[in-house]
Amino acid sequence: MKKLLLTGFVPFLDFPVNPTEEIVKSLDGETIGEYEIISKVLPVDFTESERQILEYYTEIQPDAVISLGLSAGRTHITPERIAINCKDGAPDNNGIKCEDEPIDKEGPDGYFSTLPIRSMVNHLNENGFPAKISNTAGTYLCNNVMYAILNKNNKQNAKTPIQAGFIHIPASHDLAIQLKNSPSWSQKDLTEAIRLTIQAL
Ligand code: PCA
Repeated sequence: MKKLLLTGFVPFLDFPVNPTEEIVKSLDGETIGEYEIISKVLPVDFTESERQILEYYTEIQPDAVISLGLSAGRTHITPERIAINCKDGAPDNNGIKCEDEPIDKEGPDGYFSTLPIRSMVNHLNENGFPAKISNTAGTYLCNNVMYAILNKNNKQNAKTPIQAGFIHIPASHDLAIQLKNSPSWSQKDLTEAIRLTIQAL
């Protein structure tokens, strides 16, 4: 059985819930296709989230890594195409604010996702779930963890990269009730969409 490291995040900024936390907790231990799911919830702290995901990666030695993040305002499930070597944006949950900083001073400008993002999108659409590729994961923590995993894998094992990347998801209905002005999906559909995404690996 292959191992899939699936990560989500705790709530952050003005979002009192993070639907990625619930998704990963509900899929933990499930077998999807040929993958056993091992879920972890990451803190919204630039340094800690990177440290923890790299530690899980070393400890678990997964065959694939999918990280999930909330992007409230998006309407579709959006696998990210690329992570860039830049940290910027709002303060994290511990008040640390990064501006125009490289994630790795010696690292390349960016990494393409090694997940089959086109097949994932097609599989979701064929099953009635709106999905499209996103060409920017931003410069906040989501981009940071995607870059960190691909960078580590590239340094360790450039010839046979594992499948790794990031998927942003829309708000859940629970969150949208509190935000007042956001498109949203049911938590059940969000979870089912991630199950389908994993099937496409
Ligand atoms: N989304 C943020 C960080 C945590 C999360 O769920 C992002 O898009 O960077």
